[in-house]
Amino acid sequence: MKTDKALQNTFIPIVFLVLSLFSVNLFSQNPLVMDQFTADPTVRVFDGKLYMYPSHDVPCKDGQGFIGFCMPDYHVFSSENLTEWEDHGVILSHNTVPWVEPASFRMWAPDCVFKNGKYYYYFPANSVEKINGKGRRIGVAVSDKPYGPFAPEANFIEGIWGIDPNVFTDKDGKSYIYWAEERVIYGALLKENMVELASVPVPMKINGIGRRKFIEGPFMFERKGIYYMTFPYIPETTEQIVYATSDNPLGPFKYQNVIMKEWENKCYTNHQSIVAYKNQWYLFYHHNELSPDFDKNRSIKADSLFFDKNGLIKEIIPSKRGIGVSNAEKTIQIDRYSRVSKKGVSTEFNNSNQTFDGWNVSFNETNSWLQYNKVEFSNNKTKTLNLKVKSPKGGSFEVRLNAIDGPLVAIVNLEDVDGWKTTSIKTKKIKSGIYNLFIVSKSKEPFAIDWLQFEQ
Ligand code: FUB
Repeated sequence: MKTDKALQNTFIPIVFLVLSLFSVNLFSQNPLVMDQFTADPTVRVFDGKLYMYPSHDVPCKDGQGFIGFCMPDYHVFSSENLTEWEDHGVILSHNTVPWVEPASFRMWAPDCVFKNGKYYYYFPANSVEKINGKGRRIGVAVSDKPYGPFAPEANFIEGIWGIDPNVFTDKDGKSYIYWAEERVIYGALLKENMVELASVPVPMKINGIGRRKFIEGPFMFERKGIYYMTFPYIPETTEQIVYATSDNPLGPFKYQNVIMKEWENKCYTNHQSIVAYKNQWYLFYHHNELSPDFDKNRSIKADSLFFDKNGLIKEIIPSKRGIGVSNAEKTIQIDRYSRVSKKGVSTEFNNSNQTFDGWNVSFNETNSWLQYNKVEFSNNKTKTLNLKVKSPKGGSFEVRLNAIDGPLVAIVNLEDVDGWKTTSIKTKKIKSGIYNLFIVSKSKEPFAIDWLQFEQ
């Protein structure tokens, strides 16, 4: 491996850096939202921009919610670059929709579509009116803008009982609504007004799915004449995301395969949407990564999705790194890495009582390494690497590009310092471009890194 004496720097704590990083954007790698719990993401592209319509988990207080879900309202988020998500705030709440039971905390998985110049937001909730004790209904709210304000219709959609609405408009302009009720996915045609059914709901026939304990969360999309019905489905213990295909939006469908396997740490639910943006397909889904002891406080994640030459979806292994290109001059949370060496690297929460503070990554073996993909250097002026580190016994590491022994960017020699410190070192010149970053430990003394950031 190459070394470069001129690059060797010692540890210089600098306080002012902390101040200049106060506008740190935590909304980038997985999970995508780091200041609240979000679940059930439906992501749409409107006017060349991504809009994410999730549901919103909050920790329950006594007597609230339903089997651990406490979901009072909906936010909407948007992004142009897949890494920075703007929160447009609350667009609907269980206390502001005329037909919804106030303080019922059951605003579950929503969807939003554009038609005839308006944005139609579909959401399930508990209705005030109950029939034989049943009251799960689906309503619509309408807006001129994808981020609201949304005006809810006075009543829910007649003819629908259930949860998890999804609306799909075909190339011929016909719009269909799908939802789940009692372990069955239903579908129906919508009227042109988008707020009433134009046909009687029918159960979606999915051939070849086999034994199942549960099914919900339909999300339909079309690609090259194939209609893809995607849904979470529980064969035994927790939900896996799967799909079936048809040549007709109302089926019958043929079961195809798993898109994402069930969670290893037993998060009971998962919930998906699939969207193409700037020539790449993405899967948005959720997990309980920020609330590992409780699976009803979930967080949205996303990963790239690929088709094979026959139009079949390739299985996705959930990643920490997620999607998009990270700007080298913004904080890079390397604990959301793409790959690490088999031994010598581990992550932990910065503060296990406040998991929204994120994670840090520890290195405790010489030559243990971490790979963080897709970092963009947009000018040829990078001179400095800022980082937050903890190194009680010193230690050292190298920063390289594209491979463990790729071009050297910096050698960081750490001083013995108790607690977290922000430091700054000189780097080699880095030509503008998009690189995979490698951090390679050069000491057996353990040290931890919270984030990195490059500067001119
Ligand atoms: O978020 C509440 C419910 O959990 C959703 O409606 C389901 O799809 C599942 O994710």
